[in-house]
Formats: sequence, structure tokens, C-alpha cells
Amino acid sequence: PNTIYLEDYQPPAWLISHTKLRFELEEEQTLVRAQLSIQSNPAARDKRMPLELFGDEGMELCRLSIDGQILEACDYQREAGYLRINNVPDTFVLECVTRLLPHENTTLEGLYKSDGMFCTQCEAEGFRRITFFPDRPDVMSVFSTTLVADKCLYPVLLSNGNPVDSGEDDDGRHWVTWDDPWPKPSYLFALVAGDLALLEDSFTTLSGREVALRIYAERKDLDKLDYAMQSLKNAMRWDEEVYGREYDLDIYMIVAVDFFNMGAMENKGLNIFNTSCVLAHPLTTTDQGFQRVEAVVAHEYFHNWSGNRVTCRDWFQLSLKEGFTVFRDAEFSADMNSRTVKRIEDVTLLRTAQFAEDSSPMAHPVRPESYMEISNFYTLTVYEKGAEVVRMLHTLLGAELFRQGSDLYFERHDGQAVTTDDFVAAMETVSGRDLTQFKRWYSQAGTPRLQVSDQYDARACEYRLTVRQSCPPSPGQDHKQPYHLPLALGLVAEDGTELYAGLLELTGEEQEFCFDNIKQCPVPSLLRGFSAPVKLEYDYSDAQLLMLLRHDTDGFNRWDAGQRLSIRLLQEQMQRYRDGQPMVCSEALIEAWRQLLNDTALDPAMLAQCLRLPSEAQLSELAEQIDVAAIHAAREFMRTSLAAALEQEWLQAYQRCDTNELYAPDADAVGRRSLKNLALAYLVATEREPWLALARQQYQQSDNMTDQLAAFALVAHSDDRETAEELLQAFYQQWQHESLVMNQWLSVQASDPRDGALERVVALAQHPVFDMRNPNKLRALIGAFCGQNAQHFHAEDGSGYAWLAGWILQLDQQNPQIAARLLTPLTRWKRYDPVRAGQMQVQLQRMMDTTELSADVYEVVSKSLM
Ligand code: HT7
Ligand code: ZN
Repeated sequence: PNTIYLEDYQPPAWLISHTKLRFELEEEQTLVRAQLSIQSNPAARDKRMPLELFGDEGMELCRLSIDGQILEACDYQREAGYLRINNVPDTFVLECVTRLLPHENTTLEGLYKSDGMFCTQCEAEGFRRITFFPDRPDVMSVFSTTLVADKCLYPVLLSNGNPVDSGEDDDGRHWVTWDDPWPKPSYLFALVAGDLALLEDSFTTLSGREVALRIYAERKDLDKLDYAMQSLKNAMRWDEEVYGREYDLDIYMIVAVDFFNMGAMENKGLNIFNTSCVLAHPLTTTDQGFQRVEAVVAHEYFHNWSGNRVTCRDWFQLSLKEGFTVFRDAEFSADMNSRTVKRIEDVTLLRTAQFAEDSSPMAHPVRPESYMEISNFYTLTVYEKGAEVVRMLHTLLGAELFRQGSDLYFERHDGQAVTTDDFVAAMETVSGRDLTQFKRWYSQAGTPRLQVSDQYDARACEYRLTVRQSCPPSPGQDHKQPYHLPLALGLVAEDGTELYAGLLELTGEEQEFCFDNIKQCPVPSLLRGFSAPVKLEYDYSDAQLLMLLRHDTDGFNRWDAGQRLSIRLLQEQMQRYRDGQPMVCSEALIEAWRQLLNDTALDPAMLAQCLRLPSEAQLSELAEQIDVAAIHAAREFMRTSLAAALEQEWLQAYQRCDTNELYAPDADAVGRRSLKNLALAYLVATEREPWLALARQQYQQSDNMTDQLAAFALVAHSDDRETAEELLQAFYQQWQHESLVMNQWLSVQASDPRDGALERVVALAQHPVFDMRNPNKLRALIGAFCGQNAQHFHAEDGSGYAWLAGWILQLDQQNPQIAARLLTPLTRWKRYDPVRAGQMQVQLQRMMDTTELSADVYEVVSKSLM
């Protein structure tokens, strides 16, 4: 496959002012007639270029004409992925008819069928599977779309914009025409045809316009749409109030589909959602699920401005829309729920998964410089680190200037396809600041390291902080320039009094900061709120961390102090395990946790965060060389020690939070349930009989999926096999017709750490609920086994790796995007011991030796082996 480079960007030679589409949707085929009004681009560098349109090789071209004149085969060239026509006039109408086979399309890109309904996924390059088109984000066009289909089978026909006409034919078929007045790139095109149920509502914008809100799903899921609707209305109001952005069409539609490669898609006026990100009901959805629905509904809605009205010039700029929109949705969720808990969750994801990506062979800058397959760059770096970069701008400028910058960005670039530089330029204009150095966050990969040391002069009441920054090499970038970053900090006295709080700006490789009038030796509370996506090193004593855990006024850093302490103690036990010494659990930690558990004034949600040990995945990210067995053993030891030492406290916390209230997914209730289920997990970890019975009782009596699933997982993973098997059966019997709940059933089993895990997942892949064409099922089984069952996936004999590689080779034929994503764990081979690393390499090589790998899988495998 070809590599595409950012530096090769050229403006499009041809523009499309209007795109008129007609889809004849049938069971055996779909005919697409596209009429493109084409003009040469006055801004193009090279005039008189041939017309080049992208078009997938599998698409059948039935007819091609220019201004009504049919073109013969000799008038154009069809090459891999292109159609080229020489000698075209300056302005003309190209008409093109293509024949598609959506029912055979298993890639879930372009036009395909999900559970009998037609739907599309065009980002990033799916539109070229529908018709020949300059399928690139800087070609924006006004679309008019007519859908024709059987009225009984497909009573609902949807596309972008507003419905402007409809009718019925004599043969039982009907048609609807949709006009979208806003010019858009082809990646935002969408259609849906199916027999769908509908939840309707409306929203009145601040300027008084009425917008119809429609969420479509299969009829059986109609009772699971209320939460998404409420989230949508909350998001619409929030975007008006916080960003001054109103919605701009008469209708906003969301459609839920079960076969979908990602979470959701922000197509103009017609979002298409993975069912997992839109359906929510207390009986079938966990608290986490509810929060994901709220966040994704908001994210897609926010794209209407940050992505649709102002879009990306090219796909290297993907973070322009994704980083900004993730920042926006995170702030929305923080406002709707607990700000500190949301920050802790996001930072945990960043530190665990994005940091790991940033040190892997697939590491890339937030604005990548090259790619083979753009689908591989919908990454945690582009999304989550990209959001951190926007957050840093917000911190450096302050909320008010940031809002002015955002207003200016939208005003300057409305209707345009622009770059991350344009975004930063708007922030520079309003603030009068030079952000040239700051832009290295977009161009340099890797996680920077901050090494902090300090000195206190008691006589002069002077405190000095020295900060050194560095960034490790990443593929293609051996040397990094220093970053410009905000370092929020506090200085805290030993009794917990705050002596100073403020924001420092770091620009140099090494910088010293001096604080006067500091009357006692402070403990620095550094990087408050995780003000920059870096690895912070400061030589805290255990006592200092315990003090910050107790007293820091910054909630995030309170939690972080506890995490640092746990990580240090876990790392000590890992070493003892390797040295064959008995592991020990720190009394100081037990006492600190006891105090936290006895502090009934603490917010249960925060308490639950503080009492959660860092995950095995996070400990792996922190390790020089990942020792799977030592990480597992040390964490299990600490978990069971803390469980036994604090048994009474866990029980009290459980009882305190077991309030028998009616289910609600609000922040307080979610917090109580998270502490309750954490306490239950620790109780069960004591392996004392009453607690497994308590879990079983909770399973039976719960009125919501959060409590039911938490109890179910504990029993299913326990050594009481009789009860476990009974519940596995009961859960299946109860929920076998709920596809999303069955995904949980698969994941619980795939992450079961008991012996025989691989045999169990092999068997589950044959179970009727598993369907290898459905990405949600693949993530639930294969993703969960490889990501949440490290012990077994990383079995020393390489059996876990061979199993995954077998799946990837099979899936690559069917859905390359998903195959490439599932491959991620194997790309981390360099982090493991030589035996495991060797086994992973064998599997990567096995894939490399396979002919006909997709570009998606080829890119990941070849870069991993470099
Ligand atoms: N912008 C959307 C991206 C997306 C996507 C990308 C590649 C392949 C399939 C996809 N489905 C959706 C998602 C988002 O809002 O960020
Ligand atoms: Zn997005």
C-alpha cells in the first residue's frame, strides 16, 4: 500500500458545487445515480488537471456521462481506486451510475446492511464505495438525495438535511427526497432505510427556532431511547450556553444500528450510532453504559460545529475536530456529573492506553505526518491526547479568552475545511500570544517526562522548584524540542494548609521557579488537575503522599497521591515476588484506607476512585519490561490483603451505599453504586462464605444492570463453580434476546482469570450469541480476552497470541478496520520478556507472510515489525 504524506497536500483541482444522488435500494443490488456539478478550482496550483475521482475497485461502474454525453471505456481510465477522465471542460455535469451489493458488504464501510436495514458509514473514505467522487474532506458540496425502496420493508427513508418531497410508485415502492442546504464533505453523507420505531421530541433554540428531534431504533428497543433524548437536549442547551452554538437544521436524527465499526458517526443531521452508545435502560444498561450514551450523544452533537460547519482540510488534521470535540464532550460530562471523577476517569484512560500507544511502534503525533490507511489513525492519541492539547490551550488562555478564540475560529472558518494551525491561530489572535512553541504538541509524538526537584531555604523563606523536561524518541523522531506547557501547582504545608496555588508555564528544557515568603517547608502538589499530558517524577516520601491524599485541596491530586503510593507499594511487591520473597502489605496504606473508609463525609464516587488499585494494564504501562505474572501476583496480593484487613469497613461502606432507592443514573447514585460494588468485590476477595452469598443475593434482588452485572461477574469468576454455572445459565436465560447484555455475558467470561480461559473463549466463539460479523461481539469476546485477561492472553506458550492472529487473518477478509484494531496488543511485543516477545513476533511474521493483507492490517503489522 501507498504512504500518504502531509507535506504532499495539494488543494483539489476540481470542486463540486452540487451533488444529486438517487438510490434504488433493492434486496439483490442498489443502483446509485450521482449527478455532480463540477467546476475547476481557481485556487488549484496546477490548472487543466485531469478529473480524478476516487472509487473502490469492487464497485461496478454502469454508466458515465459528461453533460449528457455517454463516455465510452476509452474515454476514461479506471485504475486501482481511481477513475481518471482527461480533457474535461471547465464546468460540467458528470453523471455516473454505480451498482452496489450492500447485503454482501461485511466491511461496514460505505453502504451496508445491519439487521436488515440499509445504512452507511462514510468517514473516513467510505463514500468512494458508493460512487466515484473527490472523496476528500476539503471538497464540500450541497447534497440532494432521493431514496427509493419497497414501502413495506423500508417504510423509513432518511438522509441528511430536511425532507422536501416524497411519493409512491405503483409497484409498492416509495421515495423520499432530502435536501441538505449546508455544504459538506462526502464523509458526512448518510442514508438509512428500514422498518424503524421512532421516539420524537423537540427543542427550541435560544433564538426561538423549533427543531424536531428523532431517535430511530428497532421496535424492540423503543423503550431504551429516553436517556439518549434527554442527553441530546442537555447537549444542545449546553452548546448554546457554553459555546454560543445553535443547531442549524429543522431536524436532528439519530439512528441506532447493531453492526458498526466505532461508537457513532456525526453525519450532518443524521447521526448513526452503534446501539451500545445510544440504547439505555436501567434493567439492561450499567451506569457506565448510561454515561457513555450521554457522552457520545453529546460528542456527535457537538461535531455539528466542531467538525461539520468547520471541517478538516485533510485527514492529517483529524484531531482538529476530534481533539476539540472530545474536550467539549468531557467538559459537558463534567458539568452534568462530577467534574473530578470525570477527570480521573479520562486521565486513567490516557495514562493507561494513550501513553502505551505513545511508546509503541504505532506512536504518532496528534497531527500525524504520514499514513497508509487513515482508519488506523482514529486513535487515543488523536482523540484523547488531542483533547488534552485543547485543554492546555484552555488552561493557558483562561476560560474567557478560550471562548473568544473559539468564537473567532467558528466565525473565520464557517463553511471551510481547515487545519490545526488555523485553530491555534484563532487562539493567538484573541490572546495576543505567540503559540509557535505550543504547536509542538501537534507535531511531536511521545509522552514528555517532567523531572522535578526542590529546595527549601528556611531562613530566607524561599522555596525553589527545578523542572526538567524531556521526551523519548518515537518512530521517525529521534530528537524532541521542549514543549510549552501549563504546570498547575499548589504548595501544601505538612498540616495540610495551602501556602500557594497557581499556574506556571514551562517552555525551557530546564527551568527554576522561586517562591518567596513560604514560611514552612512545603510539599508540592504538582500538575494539579493533570494540567499537561506528561509523566511527572518527583521523589515524594510515603508520608508526603499520605498527607496529600488527606489534605490536598485539588481533588484530582488527592486521588493521584493515593495512586502514586499504591503504585510504589505494588512495584515493591512485584520485586519481592520476582526475588522469591514473601510479599507484604503496608500498614500505612491500610490505615490510610481505613481513615478514608470511615470518613462518611467523603463523596462515595471519589472514595471509590481512591480505593481502586491501579489496573494491571496501567502497571504494565509503567513497567520497564512487563512481567505479567509479577504484576498479577502483586496486585492480587494487595487486593486480598486490603480486603481482609478492612473487612468490617468494606461491609459498612456496602451497607451505607445499599440504599434501596429507585434507580437513577445521576452522579450521586452512580457514585454510591460504584462504592457499593467496589466494597462487594473486596468482600468477595476475602473468600469468606457470607460474601459470595451476599453477591448472589444482590444478583437476585437488584433492579438494575449495574448491580446485577457487578454481582454476576464476582460469582462467575469465583471458585464456587456450582453457583457460578447456575448464574451463567440464569443470566443467559434472562437476557439472551438482549444483544448488548449478551456482550456483557461474553466479556465476563472472556475476562475470567481462572485456568482454562483460552479453551472457554474458543468454545464461546461457537456459541449462537457470538457473530463474527458483528464488531460489538468481537470486542466483547476477543477484545476482552486480549485486553482484560493478561495472564492467559500472554500465556508463555504463545497460545493466546496464535489464537488472536488466527482471528485477525480471518477477519481481515471480512472487516479490515476491525482486524487492524484487534491487532493492537501484539504491536506491544517489545515491552515483554524475550520469550513472549519472540512468540508475538512469530505471529506478526505469520501475518506479514500472508498474501493479500488489507492496507489496514499491513500498516500495523509492518510498522510493528520495524
Ligand atoms: N467521527 C467518527 C469517526 C468514525 C469512524 C472512523 C473510521 C471508521 C468508522 C467510523 N465510524 C465513526 C466518530 C467520532 O465521532 O469521533
Ligand atoms: Zn468525534
